[in-house]
Amino acid sequence: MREERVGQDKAAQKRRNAYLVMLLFCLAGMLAFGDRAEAASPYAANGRLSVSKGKIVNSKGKSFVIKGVSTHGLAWYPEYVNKEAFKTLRDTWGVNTIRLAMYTADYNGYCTGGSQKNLKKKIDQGVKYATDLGMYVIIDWHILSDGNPLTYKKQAKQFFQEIARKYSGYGNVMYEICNEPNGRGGSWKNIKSYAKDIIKTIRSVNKNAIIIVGTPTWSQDVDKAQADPVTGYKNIAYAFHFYAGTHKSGLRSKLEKAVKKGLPVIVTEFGISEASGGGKADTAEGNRWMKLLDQYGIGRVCWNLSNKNETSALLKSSCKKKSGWKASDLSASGKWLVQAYTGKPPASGSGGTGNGSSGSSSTGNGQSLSRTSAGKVKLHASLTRVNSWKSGGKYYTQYKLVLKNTGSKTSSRWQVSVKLKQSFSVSDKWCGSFVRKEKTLTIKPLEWNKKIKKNGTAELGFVVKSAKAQTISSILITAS
Ligand code: IDC
Repeated sequence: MREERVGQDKAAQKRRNAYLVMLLFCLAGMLAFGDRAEAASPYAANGRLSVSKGKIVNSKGKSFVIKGVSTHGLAWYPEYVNKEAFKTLRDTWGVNTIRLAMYTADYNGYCTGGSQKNLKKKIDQGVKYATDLGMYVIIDWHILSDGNPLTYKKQAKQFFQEIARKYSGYGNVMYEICNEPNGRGGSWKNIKSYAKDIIKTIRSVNKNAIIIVGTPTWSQDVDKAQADPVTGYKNIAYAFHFYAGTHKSGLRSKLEKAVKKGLPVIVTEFGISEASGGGKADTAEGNRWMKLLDQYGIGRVCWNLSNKNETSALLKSSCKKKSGWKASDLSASGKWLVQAYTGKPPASGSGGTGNGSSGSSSTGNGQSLSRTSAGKVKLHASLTRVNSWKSGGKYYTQYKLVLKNTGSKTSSRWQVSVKLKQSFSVSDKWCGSFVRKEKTLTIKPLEWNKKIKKNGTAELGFVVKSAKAQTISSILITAS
């Protein structure tokens, strides 16, 4: 008992320390950067982009080349949407555009059970950081396993109406309305019918923003779009994607033909990995692609900003930093990209703005997932990462679990199970019983918070300890 008490005090002390360190970081940051004059940001220098004669141009009508990095799925790697990360990309990787990839049907997708509220919050954060830093930002409706864009057209319309209205005054925001149509349903006929509807929706609230339309076969068939483009609207561009490990000269000539015929194209996704996202990093083929894109001034956005253990991830899987990366933090893809975008290899010194990987540091809080119980009793569970810190080489992640009875029936018993990505042990807990089995934590109430009445809530919390930075894989709730 005493030992447990001491343990809790220690954990509380660690939390206090983590807050203090964060505060110091903020103060140091203000002192260090407060009086430094910034070079003109991409947006300050170029203003609103538009499409003119098959090209992307700046507000003065001069050709503008998008050099971007795409997030991985926003629900998957939300922690890289932070201002310091974007600043590192802008200041040390030569990046002027961030693509916010929101899966619609994969991995807690927007249309398949992911928290729409939290995903939109992530987008809001991403747009805010990019805007503060004078960067362009592409909001990507990332269809993939749902190959036919019409499948979730209703949701897409609602989404784009809300988002495009919210950002109608922003000159730096672009909309990519269907990442990669594929399969039989991903035909140009279906895409075009979808695009007409979504473009109309966006244009009803937002007159000028660039809208990017995906093309068949995972956004490779720009020839189909070129032969039969969407008409009646300005500032429409088409998506073209390639992965240099798989796609070579055959696909390059397809792109070149469409561009020569005047089709405005943006490469909103590419990698030097194979199309699977893994395999070999083909730098030589990557260079050939860059040469072609440079020749025609075609914009490009590289997939993906994460440390996932896959070739296309730009960070090494051992890299835990969420910003301020130096050369040794980058994967082969990452190193190649910095060279391709800046003409120089990545600096080996620290980027200067990152939170280091040792000592206590805050590592991207705010990941959140929620679910409502199926059945007559409607209990909504929302799990949020509220704090994280590193101590003694281990990662500590603190979560808050809030239950709310959103139905009309009282819940007399409930159970939540949380699956985490990394192996863990529970280092602290409050207001519930917590049993871990492998990577799953089963959470049950105590006597006093077993019953939750209509509109009633319960709040619980816990801290897990793991060898790697932790993320939530899934959450499940049952209630009766
Ligand atoms: C990949 C991710 C990988 C994830 C997979 C399935 O890199 O971690 O498991 O999606 O969701 C695309 C897609 C993009 C793919 C990427 C690599 O737009 O979502 O990401 N890719 O396979 N088109 C071609 C390649």
